[in-house]
Amino acid sequence: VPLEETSLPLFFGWFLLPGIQDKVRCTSMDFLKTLDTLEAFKKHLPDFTVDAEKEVDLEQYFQTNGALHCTTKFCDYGKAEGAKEYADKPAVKELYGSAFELSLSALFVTPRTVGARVSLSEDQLTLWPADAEKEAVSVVPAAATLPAGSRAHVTLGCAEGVEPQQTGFDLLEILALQQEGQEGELVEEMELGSLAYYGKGRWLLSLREPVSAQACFSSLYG
Ligand code: 2AM
Repeated sequence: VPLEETSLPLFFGWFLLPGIQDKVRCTSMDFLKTLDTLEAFKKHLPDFTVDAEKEVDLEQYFQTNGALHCTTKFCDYGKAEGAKEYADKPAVKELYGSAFELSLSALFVTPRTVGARVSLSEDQLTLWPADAEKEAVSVVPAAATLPAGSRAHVTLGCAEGVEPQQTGFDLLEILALQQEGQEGELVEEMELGSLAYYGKGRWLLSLREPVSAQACFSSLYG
């Protein structure tokens, strides 16, 4: 009996290949290391800690775990709504095990998560669940009006006690602000790109050169 008929995975997604995982982790660490030394960041420190006198070491603040990936569909072994339908999509079956180049276009940091925005191509969007953004509406109401693929991200770290799925919500919040016409307050031109502040501890670094990340479309049973 094929595995797919016995149970569904925890999630489907693109798994970054080992070499590029190291590169992305390093880029993220460099960014965090620079961010927490910036005067602008220190000015907004109360967003991150109740004790504004204390410094925050962002590299310690966020915990990382597991292989870097971009979740397409969280299936929860079949318990999640639409899991079976997703697994049965022709594109999912056809492209399972195939290699892709993901474009990481921005890094973002909030008091809860740090992540990379993934800008999906037309081909990659065939693997994106139609309701991924709508599922986030209870947390980010404007998510329903954002284009498909807006939620696509790689979680790079979560603060203590924060659920990983928060990273996608944090990204959607920033994109919703942009859609409303808020540009964010341009804070600094960094080597990696331009850094903007969106209030409430939300920072977005738009990468000058998107990072092209090789990834395999697959699933995790966990
Ligand atoms: P992430 O994609 O933001 O990192 C296993 O828990 C993976 O599935 C994690 O990568 C996690 O978040 C994602 N995940 C967990 N619960 C989820 C949910 N309810 N909706 C979407 N993705 C979820």
